[in-house]
Amino acid sequence: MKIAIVCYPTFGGSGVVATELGIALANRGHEIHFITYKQPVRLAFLTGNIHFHEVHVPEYDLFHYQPYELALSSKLVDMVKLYNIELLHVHYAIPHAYAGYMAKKMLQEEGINIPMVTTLHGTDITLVGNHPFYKPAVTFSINKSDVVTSVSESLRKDTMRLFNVKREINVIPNFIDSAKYNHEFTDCQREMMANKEEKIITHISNFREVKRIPDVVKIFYKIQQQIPSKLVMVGEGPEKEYAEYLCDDLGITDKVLFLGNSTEIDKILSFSDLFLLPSETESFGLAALEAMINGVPVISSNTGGIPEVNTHGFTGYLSNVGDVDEMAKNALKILSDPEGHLKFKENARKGALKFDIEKVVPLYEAIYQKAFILV
Ligand code: GMT
Repeated sequence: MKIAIVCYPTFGGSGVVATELGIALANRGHEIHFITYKQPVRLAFLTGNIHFHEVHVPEYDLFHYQPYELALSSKLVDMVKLYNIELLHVHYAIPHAYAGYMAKKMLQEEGINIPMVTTLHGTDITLVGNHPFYKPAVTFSINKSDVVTSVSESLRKDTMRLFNVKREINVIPNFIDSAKYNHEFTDCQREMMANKEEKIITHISNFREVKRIPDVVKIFYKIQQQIPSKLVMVGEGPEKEYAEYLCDDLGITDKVLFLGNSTEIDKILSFSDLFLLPSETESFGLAALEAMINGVPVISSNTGGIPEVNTHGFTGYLSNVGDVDEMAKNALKILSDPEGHLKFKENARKGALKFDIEKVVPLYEAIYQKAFILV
């Protein structure tokens, strides 16, 4: 199949999922065309059946806002015609589903009928898409997609509750390529972050308010009072500066490493003893899954789709949003019992294997077949 994948090319979860899916589909013999404004960060190199087409938005003084969706829909039309692309798979409703639908209509005018699959990722529904300024356009784009998928059952329910959706929503969970996780890293790389006797606690996100970054710091504050440890914070975003001040106020600056965005998260996770994800809302929690496949137990909130990934008392522990005391207590329970910790690590990996790429990618292929029939 010749498939166009439209996504955000950044470190965000939806872009990562879209990129990994494209690579997996290419490995299974499909021809993949990534169409976005920058080469996706997880797309290290382009092979024979992976193409990247950059969307350019020319600057023009008259425009206060440059019209990206216009440029994207035009690019989609051109690339579909040039490469005989057969299907559009757009990740994140805003504005990708909207632009995809416009491209579909323009192509229809030229006698080309192409199906569009839209994958909802979370914030496009629960935070941004739900805003009254966007809601009519998001509802329209979902209803005009040939097939809609969501990354968790929780997100499916949220979409049905928040929007007047007339389409069936198919749940296809996010995934992980377990074959990539059999690596061993040397101890000296771990020692760059912490001493042998210190535990490494990790958090990875885009540092937005929804991630409850101050809770991450407060949980760690309580952990390090009991157990020698370091906090490794990976990512960039608006809450980072406040987190740095908070660490200073709490007197733990020397125990917290802010690493910024990284393309080496697997290396960092392979040294980690515990992962913190106390988010306000999370449609899935891909970062938790990436931690789990690296054998890192997860202390998280019990919001949104997280309970579909992290199993309480097995792969980690879940608590109510904001319950920093309980999260710290659970973290200490795991870290202070070496045998129990090992069991949690083993379970984390076992739990992640449920989401192996080999099980999930065929579900997308089946959805594509369904889209062809529906169009
Ligand atoms: O986590 C973010 O804020 C980024 C966002 C995105 O769209 O890139 O992530 C969402 O999609 C991920 C991939 O499907 C999910 O794992 C995240 O849970 C989801 N984030 C939220 O719902 C807040």
